[in-house]
Amino acid sequence: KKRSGYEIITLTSWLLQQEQKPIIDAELTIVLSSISMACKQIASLVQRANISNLTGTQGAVNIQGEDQKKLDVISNEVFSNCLRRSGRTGIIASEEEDVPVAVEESYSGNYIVVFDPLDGSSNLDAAVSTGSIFGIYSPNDECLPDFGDDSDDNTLGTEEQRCIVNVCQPGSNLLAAGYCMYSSSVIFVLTIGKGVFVFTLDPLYGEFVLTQENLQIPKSGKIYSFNEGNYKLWDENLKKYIDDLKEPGPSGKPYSARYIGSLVGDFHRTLLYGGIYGYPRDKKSKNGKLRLLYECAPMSFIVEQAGGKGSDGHQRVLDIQPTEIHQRVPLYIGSTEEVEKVEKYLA
Ligand code: P6P
Repeated sequence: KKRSGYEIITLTSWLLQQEQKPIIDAELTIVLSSISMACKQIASLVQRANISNLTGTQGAVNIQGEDQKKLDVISNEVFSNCLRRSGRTGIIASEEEDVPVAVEESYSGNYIVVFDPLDGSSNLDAAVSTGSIFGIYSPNDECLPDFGDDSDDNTLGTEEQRCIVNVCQPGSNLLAAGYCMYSSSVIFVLTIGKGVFVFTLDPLYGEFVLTQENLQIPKSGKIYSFNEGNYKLWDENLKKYIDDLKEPGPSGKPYSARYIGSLVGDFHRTLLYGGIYGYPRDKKSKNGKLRLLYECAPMSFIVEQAGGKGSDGHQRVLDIQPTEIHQRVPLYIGSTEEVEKVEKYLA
């Protein structure tokens, strides 16, 4: 049956198609739909931040020791509430929450959702790109600590312990991952393990519309995205790598530097144009700055699905077993050739 040239595929209809194949089950379809609804609400809040006086700080500091923006707190509540109301989420772990939270309202599916509700929020007041990042796992009860036969021994059986064990899974277990970028347009990028799909929000009727399917990152690219303000704090072999990118070479043209200071914006450009984004460890941050669970792992799942690589400089990010919720890892992510090149310098 020929598709009419005017058939518009919305995220909602795309998710239903994946459920009918079936690639995902009804519960995961509902979780993803509720995440897209949260992102639409956050997009609206972000785009009107100055008008509704929602810029600036909340006057609190989160577990990361970062000043919370008003919109950090609100975006976290929007994300958490949409996931609760989905009834299919069992545990949520957020950059803005100290510990994972068990969701009482879950009644089936019980998916684990990790997310950074508003990454790059320090850019908000200047209306520079920000984004929400998420990853979805199955419940992981089989690796709960053995409670032994002393049933009233509550040292191991605490709800918090159960949640932490459920959330601390390697990125290779991810069922789905994605982000929503709040920029000149609102772009929702998603993988459910069968390629990367890009949806653009049509503000005229508030739906994400499929604009790119099976996105593939270029195998190499002439853009590097690092905060070179930290250059003096980097390892010597990393400095050598960066210096070599600046050599004009036979083409006479060195690499271009592009750095927004917002992971979602820098990553999305890398995904489309190719090249490499890096947040290395340095003398002041021994494990870099970005968090494994809800920043590096979801982005690495996406980039691998697009034919690229995500590394901590020595190993595949998706192979790293998290030991704590907010643990940080160095990140080098983007075109395969570029990531393999930096891994050689760092070996
Ligand atoms: P720096 C934003 O705070 C963030 O977590 C990422 O979105 C961004 O890539 C990075 O930190 C920017 O950090 O140290 O370069 O300002």
